[in-house]
Amino acid sequence: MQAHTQTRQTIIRLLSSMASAKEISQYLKRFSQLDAKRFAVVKVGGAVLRDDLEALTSSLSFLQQVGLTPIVVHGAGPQLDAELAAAGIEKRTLDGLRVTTPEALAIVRRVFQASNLALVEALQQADARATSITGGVFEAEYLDRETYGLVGEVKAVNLAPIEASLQAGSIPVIASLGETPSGQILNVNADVSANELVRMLQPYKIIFLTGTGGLLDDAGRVIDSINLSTEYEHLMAQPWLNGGMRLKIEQIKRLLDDLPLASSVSITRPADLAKELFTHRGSGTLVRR
Ligand code: X2W
Repeated sequence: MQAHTQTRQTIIRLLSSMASAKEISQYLKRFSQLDAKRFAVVKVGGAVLRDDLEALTSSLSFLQQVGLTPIVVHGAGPQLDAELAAAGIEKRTLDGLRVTTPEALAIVRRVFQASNLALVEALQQADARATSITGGVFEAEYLDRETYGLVGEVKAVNLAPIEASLQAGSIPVIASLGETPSGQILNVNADVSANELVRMLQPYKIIFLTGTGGLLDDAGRVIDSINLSTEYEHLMAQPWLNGGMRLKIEQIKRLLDDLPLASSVSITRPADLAKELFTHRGSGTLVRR
């Protein structure tokens, strides 16, 4: 009952923010003609799971109700910060990546499992079908064991669990854990794993859901669009750009360099996901090459 109310509210919010039913149906038609695995990869930051779960689940279940199943990859950064601090493990990051000791890895695995399950259960409660995938997707190697510890770089992506989930009409919800060929689990930054999945699938839509709802300028306003070919150097030289965002933009640039010219990446908030997908105007920050 509550789930239906939520979905109805999402639809109302969605419709009221849109130009016309014609516009929505054009997008719906275009998306429904795509191969299911080419529709959308949605990266969900840990902060969104913590602070905006209701909007996230209603937006994702709305997509499923209109016959579109996104592929979800999630992080758990703030949850890891909290649990590691509670265990007395000091936080150390280098270039936006968490230096991960064996002691920390045990917590990383547990927190990723718990965050994954929380999202899957919230989706199921909102009447959406969702499949928990916490392993078997990202084949990884040590990025640089001496420097970062048990941190992985993705070497290959195994699509089988994702395809099985999509075939069942269920949203694959994938945790950002990697595994070496010899079975060692590694901590992988969730932007990195989402990007590797995108390289492999080349989906029509690439969406990063963040708490901020986009890339913010120095006054804290969401930047509408970024054209990397003309603005990249200027943007990266800005002192107000924080480490996480800097890493994200560098990675988006590298990603877009590997994708067809017309590809773009959207950074938005969960409540605006449908607006981003189904309106010309979109929402949040659109990053183009
Ligand atoms: C990340 C994985 C979680 C993550 C970490 O330990 O924080 C590395 O840095 P967000 O919420 O998407 O930032 N891994 C190696 O990326 O979560």
